[in-house]
Amino acid sequence: MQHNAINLTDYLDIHPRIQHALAHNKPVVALESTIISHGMPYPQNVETALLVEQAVKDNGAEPATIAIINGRLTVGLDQEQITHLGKRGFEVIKTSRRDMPFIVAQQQDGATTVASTMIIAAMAGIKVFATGGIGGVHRNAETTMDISADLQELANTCVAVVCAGVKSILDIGLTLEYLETHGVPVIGYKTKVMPAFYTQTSDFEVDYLLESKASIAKVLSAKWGMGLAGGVVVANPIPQAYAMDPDAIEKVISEAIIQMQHQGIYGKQSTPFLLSKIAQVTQGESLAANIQLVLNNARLGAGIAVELAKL
Ligand code: PSU
Ligand code: MN
Repeated sequence: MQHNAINLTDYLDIHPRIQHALAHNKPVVALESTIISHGMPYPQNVETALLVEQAVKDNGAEPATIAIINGRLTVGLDQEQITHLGKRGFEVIKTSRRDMPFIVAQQQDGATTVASTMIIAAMAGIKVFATGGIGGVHRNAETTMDISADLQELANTCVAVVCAGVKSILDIGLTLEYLETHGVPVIGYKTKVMPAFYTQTSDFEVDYLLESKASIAKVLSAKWGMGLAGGVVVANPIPQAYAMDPDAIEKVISEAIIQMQHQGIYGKQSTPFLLSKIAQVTQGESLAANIQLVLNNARLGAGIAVELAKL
């Protein structure tokens, strides 16, 4: 085989609805699939994925849920494919950058993380991606070295990721330091404080506060227009009505981390383990919050994509 030319069509399938939108410079928002298989339980995962797509549409953009299906990098899943990933849950392989060649070579299904969703979105030419939370530098990373591949992808790949900040299963301060080192802008949408997923605030500030979708689109356009490669984090706080009590969630998280250590869970299992423990212990309160913040991010992502398409 020859290695001198990359032919993406050998690997990539873009739904005609999305191809059409991209060809006509219409707004498109990428959506990930690990959040479906590993981030939430069935059936709420499937319900949420479909509601998120609808929220993107209602706000003027085309949703593109991304996964690897039968070894094909697939941009724009249909309802059946979303349901399949949601039902199989943890049996689907959580697929980040390092896993992609195996899933493709072996013609398997893979649920894409923030990192691999960014990669595939960029291949397709999609600039805006909405999700719940990104991976980051884990607490105790100074000994475990557990730093999500999402951060390295943000350093390199030209996609804006709209999220509800960094979950406090992570070390928020170290995550922000890592992003700074790699030149990744962190924008607070209508906030100067870095949101912490389940809560609107944390002890840390974002780099830049922007008040409008149009101003965010202008920053993206300037960054990529100058040839500054890499992603952007748009941190969008959870709506106050759904925000959780910071002390209560902190207690749940620190206990879940101790259990994780006792059970010897590490690597790619860590984040899904912590998310499901938190959902269990809070008896669904965290799941309800999670669903609402993803919808909120989908609406903002669509709005940014609409503004970007005008530039
Ligand atoms: N945070 C969430 N929900 C999620 C994830 C993170 O609140 O579903 C998923 C995303 O797909 C993210 C991945 O990219 O976990 C990060 O995993 P890791 O920490 O193993 O890199
Ligand atoms: Mn990790």
